[in-house]
Amino acid sequence: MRLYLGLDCSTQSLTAMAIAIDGGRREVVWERSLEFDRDLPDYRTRHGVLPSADPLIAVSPPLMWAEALDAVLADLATSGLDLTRLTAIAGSAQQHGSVYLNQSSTACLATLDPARPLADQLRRIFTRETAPIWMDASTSAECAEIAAAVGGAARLAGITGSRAFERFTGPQIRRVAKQHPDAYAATTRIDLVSSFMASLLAGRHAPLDPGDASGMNLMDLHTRCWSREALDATAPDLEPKLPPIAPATTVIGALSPYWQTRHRLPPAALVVWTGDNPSSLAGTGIVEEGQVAVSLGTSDTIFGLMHTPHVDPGGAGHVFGAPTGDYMGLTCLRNGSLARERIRDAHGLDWRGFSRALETTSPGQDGALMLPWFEPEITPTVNAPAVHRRNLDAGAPHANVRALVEAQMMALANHSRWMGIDVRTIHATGGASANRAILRVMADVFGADVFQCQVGNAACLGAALRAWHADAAARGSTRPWSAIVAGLAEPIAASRIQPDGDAVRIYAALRAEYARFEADVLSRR
Ligand code: XUL
Repeated sequence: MRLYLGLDCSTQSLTAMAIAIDGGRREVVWERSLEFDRDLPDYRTRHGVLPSADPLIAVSPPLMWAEALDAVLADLATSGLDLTRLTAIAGSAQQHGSVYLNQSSTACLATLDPARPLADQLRRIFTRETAPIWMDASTSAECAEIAAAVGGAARLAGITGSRAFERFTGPQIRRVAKQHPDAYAATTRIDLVSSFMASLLAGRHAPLDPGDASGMNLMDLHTRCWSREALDATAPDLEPKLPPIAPATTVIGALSPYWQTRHRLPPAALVVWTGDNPSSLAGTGIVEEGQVAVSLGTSDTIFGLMHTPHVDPGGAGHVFGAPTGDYMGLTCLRNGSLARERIRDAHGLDWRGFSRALETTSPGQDGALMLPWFEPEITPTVNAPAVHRRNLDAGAPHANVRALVEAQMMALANHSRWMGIDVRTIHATGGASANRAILRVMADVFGADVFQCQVGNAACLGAALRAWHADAAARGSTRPWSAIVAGLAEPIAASRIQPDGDAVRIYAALRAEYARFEADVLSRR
């Protein structure tokens, strides 16, 4: 029997999951989640983000992620699992966030004192104490500058898989270089959240995988190397500050002596980390073209596998590297779970009341529509947040719940058409995928069968499966991805929600109406 550990450092929490693989048996044997706001209150985050008066700014403290890692691995040490069996560890993290480290970070990582907490020892390694994260929308000027320098949005998308997006790391780095030139000059390593966490475990600077590196507007999607053009358009002397890019199966070393002594963990193989969406692709069992998953988390995302990359001509979507070595198409809505919470709280409901609202209202509600841009939106780009309603009374609790969920599903469906996938089945994951009333709206809007997954946290499961896959590959096994995901990252057959014919017809018309409403409001801004 071998144990594999997956970690996921998301916006609001750090989760760890151990899976046991024993011949044909595969099982989740341990899971622990630490919520940043609740469990590390000293960092004063709200939903994992530091409060900001400017709605376009979103930053988090990297020290908080480090402290969370120390706490979760302390729990693993006392889990009762036979940790001599722990063979490999991989992880995933919220995409795009950037951590700025100085020269002292190299020695610091290599000489951590196991007698002392991790976070205490890292205080001096940052050139910026905060990390801009994926919710940041403050870099429109830098996006325009980078696009202009490479010859336009379409050209940048052709090289990197996406036009310039505010939250992507390249524009974020450009902003730091412009606004804080001294800090930028003193920065010797710019990590993504994924490579930062992997570096803490490895005791030395870790590489990036192509899945996460493709969320930066800096990687050439076709060669999986840094693009000279994109680097030059972004900031001076950038390449030496970036981690190398390594294939998703790379074993980057062993768990460092710090963790072995501090939490009595074995020298397990450490696999390069990736972004939460590429990891969720594995964790929802999407290993063939044509399959699609929807993740309902802090962000709502829809993604599918692509053998050959084709970028969104409309500029809304992204192409990232996939853990299988292929590509993945992805569309991301920022107003996901926090928007659902906003509507729930505004109308004094709990989640049960939220579900009841969906169950007691009818599809389409005679043309009631909402554009739920509570916060700046990614798809479509909306930097000045505002909620727009049509044929909808803002004070009607049930109608607003339905209009919100319908808006989220219609936006996901409309803005993912570019992937060219005839969506027949959807694997649903993320916290809100437990809510079958929400999944009923998803099935009807997409006209597709929706399945719940056996393991709720697909990003974390995907990380554990990546650990297994890379370890198997390192041992010379050619186990295909379809065999890795079988049995754990599979949809539950009995959870199927079939679309209702009448509702599908209503939504076919309403989706067109929604697109017109969205275009109309955007044209008036
Ligand atoms: C994807 C994106 C979000 C974050 C959330 O491009 O920005 O899904 O990865 O953690």
